[in-house]
Amino acid sequence: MADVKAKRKIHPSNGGVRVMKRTKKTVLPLTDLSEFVYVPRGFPKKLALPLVLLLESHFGNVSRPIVTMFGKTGPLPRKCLSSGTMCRGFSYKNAVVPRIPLSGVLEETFNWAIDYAEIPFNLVLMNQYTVNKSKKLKDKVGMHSDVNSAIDQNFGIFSVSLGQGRDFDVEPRDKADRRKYRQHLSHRDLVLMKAGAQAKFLHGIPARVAEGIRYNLTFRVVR
Ligand SMILES: O=C(O)CCC(=O)C(=O)O
Repeated sequence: MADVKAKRKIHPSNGGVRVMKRTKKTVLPLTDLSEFVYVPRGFPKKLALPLVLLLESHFGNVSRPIVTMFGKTGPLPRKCLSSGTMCRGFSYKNAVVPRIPLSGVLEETFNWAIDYAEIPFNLVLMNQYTVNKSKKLKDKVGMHSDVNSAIDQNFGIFSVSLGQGRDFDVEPRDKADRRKYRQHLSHRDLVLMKAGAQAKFLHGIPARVAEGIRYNLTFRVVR
């Protein structure tokens, strides 16, 4: 339901007070959108713990990429890794995303994702969202859509969440549409963003105060 707040503001033209209406975005369940499929606890239990352990060890060896966004240069608010069957490396905002071998439980997961989503993925990007000392989790992904020219829009993007639960937000690219969709993603939850979803919607992971580390893997087809 739309939450409407009234805000008093001095109107400059007449010095009088007028009441401005500020509308908050209406938050709806992600399951309302046919372009997204949410599967709670869909990731195989037997792969989850070995995969978390593998990711934990690899992320321990990398630092946050330094990127320039909106004119500011600094560390990305999360760590990233890549893997897959594509030959060349993957870059994000001109920072090369470190690549890890597609072997062991990661290879098993990659093949499982191809079979499960029935999409011939050739790249997996992995994110680690950590907790800082004050337990204020600043790590996030701003609202964006994966419309990079390298990403083949004929295929969906499939995501696996592991570890600490976090909200996943979706909103129409059309700013006039004030709807917003939110799904809390827990350990082993899956989201498929179908082909065509990126053209219509933005998605992101807002910053949260949290106790633990979250891992996310997004499987993509790149050209
Ligand atoms: O962490 C997530 O669930 C989403 C990650 C994401 O949007 C991205 O890597 O582009």
